[in-house]
Amino acid sequence: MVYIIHGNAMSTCTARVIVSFLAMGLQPEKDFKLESAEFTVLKEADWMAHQPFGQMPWMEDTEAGLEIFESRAIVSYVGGKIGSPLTPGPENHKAFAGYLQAAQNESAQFDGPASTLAFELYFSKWFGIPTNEENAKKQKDTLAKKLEGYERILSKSKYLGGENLTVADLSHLAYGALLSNIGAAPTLTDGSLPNVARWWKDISANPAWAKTKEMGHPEHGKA
Ligand SMILES: N[C@@H](CCC(=O)N[C@@H](CS)C(=O)NCC(=O)O)C(=O)O
Repeated sequence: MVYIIHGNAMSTCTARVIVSFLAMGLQPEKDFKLESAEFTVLKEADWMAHQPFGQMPWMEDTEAGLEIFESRAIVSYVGGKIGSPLTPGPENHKAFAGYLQAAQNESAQFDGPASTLAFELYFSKWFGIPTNEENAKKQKDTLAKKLEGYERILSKSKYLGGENLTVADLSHLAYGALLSNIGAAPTLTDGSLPNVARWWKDISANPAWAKTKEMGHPEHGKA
């Protein structure tokens, strides 16, 4: 086993790594495995020795004797190591530029409102924390505006980084699916942003996403 992901199948950030590994052609239980950790250990010193912010996931590359945390960094690192076309490298300048831009779109434009909204409307209930309705509305409006920006990008190219799929597209799946399931991101599917709907349908149908759910990532929010 080369790659050991320390995380939890319930976690969206762990799912981001798993869906990308599967899409890059890595085989579960052959190339990588999920070493499941409880959320309760995240603030313990032993865990924070590997993930200093007390979050999941982190990963070991047993072949290289290397540890790395941050889901997107894990995916870029492994994609670069195996030469995956889903993580274009600097030798292919044009594709690399598109990938970097798309990755920044996901982490700097989408993830903030999406993850906060998911917390306010969904995960907060797991912890018995009341939804802050004002913040939920603000984040929902922000996300809707961001998706209008996505429509402008996707009206010019098939995927966020150009004509080819990259892991930056797949990185939207975990939070996007949750929000779609609870009706908090209607423009992903309602056709009012036609290119966003086309893109969302395409990436949601990626077999790696179905396999990620088979491997235990739940359909968060699905009634
Ligand atoms: N930027 C980090 C975010 C990690 C993160 O927020 N992980 C969540 C699970 S999806 C977590 O550990 N939450 C528990 C906490 O923050 O206490 C990454 O992508 O790896």
